[in-house]
Amino acid sequence: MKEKRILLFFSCLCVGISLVIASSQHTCPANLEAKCGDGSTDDWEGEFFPGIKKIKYEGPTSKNPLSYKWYNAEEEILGKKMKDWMRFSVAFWHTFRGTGADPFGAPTKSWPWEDGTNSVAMAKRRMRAHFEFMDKLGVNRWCFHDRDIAPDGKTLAETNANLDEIIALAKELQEGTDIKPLWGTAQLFLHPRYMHGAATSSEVGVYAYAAAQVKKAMEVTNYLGGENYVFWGGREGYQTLLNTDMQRELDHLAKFLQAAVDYKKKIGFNGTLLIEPKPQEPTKHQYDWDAATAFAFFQKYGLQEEFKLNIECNHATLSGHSCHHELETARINGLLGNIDANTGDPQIGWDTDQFLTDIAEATLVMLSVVRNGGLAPGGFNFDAKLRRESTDVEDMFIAHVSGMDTLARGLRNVAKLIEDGSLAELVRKRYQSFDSEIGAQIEAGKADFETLEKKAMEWGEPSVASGKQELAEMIFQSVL
Ligand code: XLS
Ligand code: NI
Ligand code: NI
Repeated sequence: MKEKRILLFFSCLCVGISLVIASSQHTCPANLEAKCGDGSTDDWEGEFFPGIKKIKYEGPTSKNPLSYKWYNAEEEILGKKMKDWMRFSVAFWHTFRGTGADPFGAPTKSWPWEDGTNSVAMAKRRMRAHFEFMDKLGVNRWCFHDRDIAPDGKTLAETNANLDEIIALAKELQEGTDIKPLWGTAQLFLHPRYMHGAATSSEVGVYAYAAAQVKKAMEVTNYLGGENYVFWGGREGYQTLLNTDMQRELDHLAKFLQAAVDYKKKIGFNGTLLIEPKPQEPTKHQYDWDAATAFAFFQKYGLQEEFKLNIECNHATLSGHSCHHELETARINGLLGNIDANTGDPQIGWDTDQFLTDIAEATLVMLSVVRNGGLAPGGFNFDAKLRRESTDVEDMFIAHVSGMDTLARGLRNVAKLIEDGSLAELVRKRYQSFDSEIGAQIEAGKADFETLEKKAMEWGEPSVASGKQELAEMIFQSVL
């Protein structure tokens, strides 16, 4: 007995030691600054995720965290395959560049393949890991910023050359697969040159630099077969109006976006251009505050035919709306182009970018998507990060599986809601007074105030029916 225990003690120690040895070779944090490897090689032996097999649909009774319980890619729901409703995408920046750092704490993630450098070789190795990840997850779209996939060089030309090298590899890895970018974008917020903004910077040199960066990012997105291109104006806003010429900055932004439209046409890029509204963070006020603000901006500057919106759920709540509100605002104006699928925390007031796991919220999101007839050529981009405390490689998979399953469950709930029909009937009844002759006249813009006054006199005090809010909520709850 004693002997056995000693043996066990030693074998544990050995496993412990070998784990320490194995991990000590690759324990550099996944951040941009650290330099604990030499970054000279993109070599990697074997798989990046050796312990993980392709994730399969096992149905709602499965207890396997690495399986889909609700997302069954090939299954048809409401006349479309689930994969075609969803068009899921992995966000390179969160999944492969997320470090777990927060304003108070150092990075927590030490992915085995990271060597702690921001070299081109490291970028290549990381890109390979990303493609294996997508393959095992069963997701065939991805989103990227130019600077997450390739490091800055000393000059713009050198930076572009770095990017070209990584894009060539991504192209090669895409070959023979159906993987392509859902969208690409330029990172116009990290570098100090963008501290006053990019297209709304007070410095003309920065405006030009940003234009050059977007030009290149559009070219590479097009080259990889990207279906959309996103503008998120992280620093397009202000910190104080006292030093800001808002009119001039907005005019500059419009000219910048128009130039992007012109360039898109010039290079034959057929992807949709998307604006991603957000009210603030990092600026105190971002110009694309919410969907309605962005729509007004498009109309003022004649851009409404050229742009759609990428609605992010956490941005919606930061602007004081629900995600459903933002989606509906975009949808009814013909602007719903893509969704950055994430959610905030009800107790935290910033962009926590968590994976969406609330079934009720997912059902409302999917209601808008179904009403929109889908999102194509847009989709769902998981602009969501692992929590700081989730540090196992398998957590990367679990987080995506959980987010995908939640939305899939939302879609199934919407199908139930539609099949049941009572919510639509409740809404129809609520407005049925407008199905009258005078209602039709109003809706056709043919009822003037004199006509309406005559009706009001004739009818006397109008009868007002119940709004049936609790009943609507009860019906909604019944499908969750
Ligand atoms: C940040 C944004 C960003 C965009 C892409 O809050 O969501 O991640 O989606 O630049
Ligand atoms: Ni986003
Ligand atoms: Ni965001």
